[in-house]
Amino acid sequence: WEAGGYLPFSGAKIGSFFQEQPVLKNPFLEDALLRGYLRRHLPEEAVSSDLCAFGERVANEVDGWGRECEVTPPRLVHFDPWGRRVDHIVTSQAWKRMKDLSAEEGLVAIGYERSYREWSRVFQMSKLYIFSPSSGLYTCPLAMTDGAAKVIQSVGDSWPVDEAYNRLTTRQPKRFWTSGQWMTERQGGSDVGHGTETIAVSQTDGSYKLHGYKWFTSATDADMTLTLARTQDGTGATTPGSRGLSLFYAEVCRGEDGRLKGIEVQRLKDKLGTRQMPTAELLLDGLPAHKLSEEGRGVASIANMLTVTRIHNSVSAAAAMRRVVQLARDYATRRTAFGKLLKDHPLHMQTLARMEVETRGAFLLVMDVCRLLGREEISFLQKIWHLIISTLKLTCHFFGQVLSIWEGTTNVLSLDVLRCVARSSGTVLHAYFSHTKSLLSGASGVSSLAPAITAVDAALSELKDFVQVAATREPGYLELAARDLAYSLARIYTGALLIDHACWTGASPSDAYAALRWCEKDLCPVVTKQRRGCYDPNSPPLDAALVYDQ
Ligand code: UCC
Ligand code: FAD
Repeated sequence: WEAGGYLPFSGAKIGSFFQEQPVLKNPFLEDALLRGYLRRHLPEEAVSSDLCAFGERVANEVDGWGRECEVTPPRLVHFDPWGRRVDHIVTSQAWKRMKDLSAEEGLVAIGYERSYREWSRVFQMSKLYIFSPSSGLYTCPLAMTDGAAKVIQSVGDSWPVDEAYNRLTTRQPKRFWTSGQWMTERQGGSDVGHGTETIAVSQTDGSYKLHGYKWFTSATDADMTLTLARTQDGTGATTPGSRGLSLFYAEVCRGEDGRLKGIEVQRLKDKLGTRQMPTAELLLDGLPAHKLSEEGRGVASIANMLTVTRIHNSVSAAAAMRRVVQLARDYATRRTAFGKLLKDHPLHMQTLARMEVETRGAFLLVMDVCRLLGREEISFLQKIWHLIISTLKLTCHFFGQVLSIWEGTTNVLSLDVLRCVARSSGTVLHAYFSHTKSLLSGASGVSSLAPAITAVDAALSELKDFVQVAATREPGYLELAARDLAYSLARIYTGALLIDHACWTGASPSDAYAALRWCEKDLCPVVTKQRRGCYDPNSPPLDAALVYDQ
């Protein structure tokens, strides 16, 4: 009992200290690198004022909707009160608002309006980058919507997909459609060629009906989807493997009886993450569909969708990194420990600076790929396109969340990188080496960057040597090295991008510092591991013995 009867922790009193929370400020104005990058490459007043206004809206309005999406996850209503099967996926108001906002702000449309020519994709992705961490994962349906528009554009936007294309790329909320991407079935998501059991039964009018079971379908409140299935021949037989798969377009709509046409929503996935978004298991029971690809060209035809969604994935990962740093640096000005603010503890600043370097590297890599996507005529860069997309997505995942699983797992993308190199008989690597080297050329006279340039140069030479040696080794050697190879390609390329950005006339001292810090790390882990014998023939049995040690 204290003198005067004051008891700080009695009854309703819970103490007098309340920590100030970190404040989300306009994410565009808070991002020096994003603004610098745009000043350099897309210095249009209309772009920066649009992004600034959108950033304000994200901080003050949209972020709250994102939280509402998280606390009001979707639910599935199978039956109406009178026992009729309806399969309604009920989503929150905030989730619906995200759809209208996405149309109004042109989050897909900008990429197709092409008002800023080859830089249109950079503008679009900058907007998504600002939006993503506050979007309640609405960036997922947008990624698939963008991917579907790209596929339709590539196969020709004539009937029956012309209307769909217009709706996917419109700015009118009432007309805007989102798309699903139904590729995964029970037997596996990576090996689509062997995992797909869905069959397509041809109809007399040239259309099809699909019968199968789709095991993962995200943002299932979509208006349409692209999906894979096997067509039957006259005897009802299908071709196994990838070569039996074709690409189909289907609308998700209801019949007069109120039921989904040809679809039963079996259940919503009970997930650890991504709970804001409906992800369902679907029974396709005669879903009306149209074939979009040539017979057996399903995987190759949906590859455009994979490319676009993998880029969106990477934008979201880099955006999450940026948001974490923004909030952490704000918090460091509000939280006191051991008698001073966190920002005054050098070790804490070092930790945040390291996160900043990682974030900057991820941002430049992502934006470079968006720049390439935006180029109508990619010319020689075409050769490194496929390679860079896969390395990008596998590098830019965020703290091991779903971003590293869906749209291709890290190992699957590593193998994709190998296949891409093998298919091109090495020309893709040649293009990679010369393009990376050209990024360094503008920096040759900048002495402050010399250690970084030397490090990237040395890593490039080591990588070249590795590739030559690996080509002569037994089969399986490269497979074991695939993951480290992909990381090496990405780290070296990112180092070159950071150096290139640090040499721009408007660059800041922090840009140079970030480049130096990035290049201090092991840029070529594949060579480091090779020297340690990690890919030798004795490794797989030793790895297996270690994993199954009892
Ligand atoms: O997960 C999903 C949605 C999640 C929600 C959306 C999130 C979006 C981000 C949001 C941000 C928050 S949908 C499911 C995604 N599933 C996958 O990604 C599957 C992963 N598996 C693979 O990628 C495999 O490597 C397969 C399926 C592509 C392997 O199949 P195949 O048949 O063995 O493939 P091949 O033989 O390597 O390639 C067949 C053809 C070739 O063309 P041709 O015949 O002309 O030589 C390849 O060049 O497809 C072409 N191809 C590609 N083209 C294959 N992969 C690619 C590629 N990446 N780019 C270009
Ligand atoms: P598997 O393919 O069984 O792989 C299992 C493990 O083995 C992985 O670690 C993988 O890296 C590894 N592996 C596989 N093959 C190899 C190999 N050759 N060498 C080395 N390692 C290998 N799919 C859709 O089609 N549409 C969607 O909308 C969708 N939404 C999703 C939402 C969520 C939340 C999640 C988690 C998944 C979603 N998916 C969707 C499925 C997703 O695309 C798959 O989970 C993914 O492709 C991996 O497939 P899998 O889970 O069957 O794993």
